[in-house]
Amino acid sequence: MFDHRRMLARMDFQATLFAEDPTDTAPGAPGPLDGHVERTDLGRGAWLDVRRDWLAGVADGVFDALVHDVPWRAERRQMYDRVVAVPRLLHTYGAGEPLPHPGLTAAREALSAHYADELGEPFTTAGCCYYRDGNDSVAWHGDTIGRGARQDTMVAIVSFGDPRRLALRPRGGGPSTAVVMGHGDLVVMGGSCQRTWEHAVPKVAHAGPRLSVQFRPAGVF
Ligand SMILES: O=C(O)CCC(=O)C(=O)O
Repeated sequence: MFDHRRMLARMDFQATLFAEDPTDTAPGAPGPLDGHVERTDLGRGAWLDVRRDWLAGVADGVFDALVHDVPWRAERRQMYDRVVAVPRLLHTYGAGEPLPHPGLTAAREALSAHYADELGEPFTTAGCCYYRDGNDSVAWHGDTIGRGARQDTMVAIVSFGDPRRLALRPRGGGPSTAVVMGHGDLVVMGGSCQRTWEHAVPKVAHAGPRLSVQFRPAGVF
C-alpha cells in the first residue's frame, strides 16, 4: 500500500538535499567552475582541466540545436595523390556571431570569467565539429595555425552526445594520455599544450553522434 508519510519524509529529505547542495544552480545554467575543475599537469608547461557534467542541464537541448541549426560543411583535403573527405563536419562561429543555443553563450561567458586572470583575454570564437559515428575522427595535431604556435593559450572544449576519447601525446615522443569527453563535460587544454603536445580524437569501432564546441581566444586556430 502507498505510504504517504514515508513519501512526505522522502520529499523533505530531497528538498533539504537540493537546498543545501552548493552545486545547485538555476536550471539550464552552466554548473559552477570554481572548486569543481580538476587540473592535471601534463609537464612541459602544459595542463588539462576537466569539469564533468558542466552543461548537464542544457546538454540535450544543445545537442539538438547543434545537429539541426548549424550550417555544417563537409571538407575535402589532399592526401598524397588523392583528395579525400575530412571525416567530420565543421563550422566556426566567429567573434560576435550568435551561437545556436543560449547555453553555449552562457558557457562562453562563464569560461571567460573563470579563466580571466590566467588567460588575460576572453574566449571569442566557437569551432564546432560533428562526429557522425565512430568512423569520424581528427588526427594528431596542435592548434598552431595562429598564436598557439608561439604563446601559451587555452582551448576549452564542451562535448555533447556519445563519449569519445581526446588522446594527448607530447611532441617528440613520450607517454600519451587520454580523457573521455562525455555529454555536457568540459575539457580545457592550457599553458603550452598546443605547441608542446598534440591531441586527436581517434576512430572507434562503434559510436553514436558526438558534437564538440571549442571556445578559443581571438587569433588561436
Ligand atoms: O573534437 C574535439 O573535441 C577536438 C577537436 C579538435 O581538436 C580540433 O578541431 O582542433
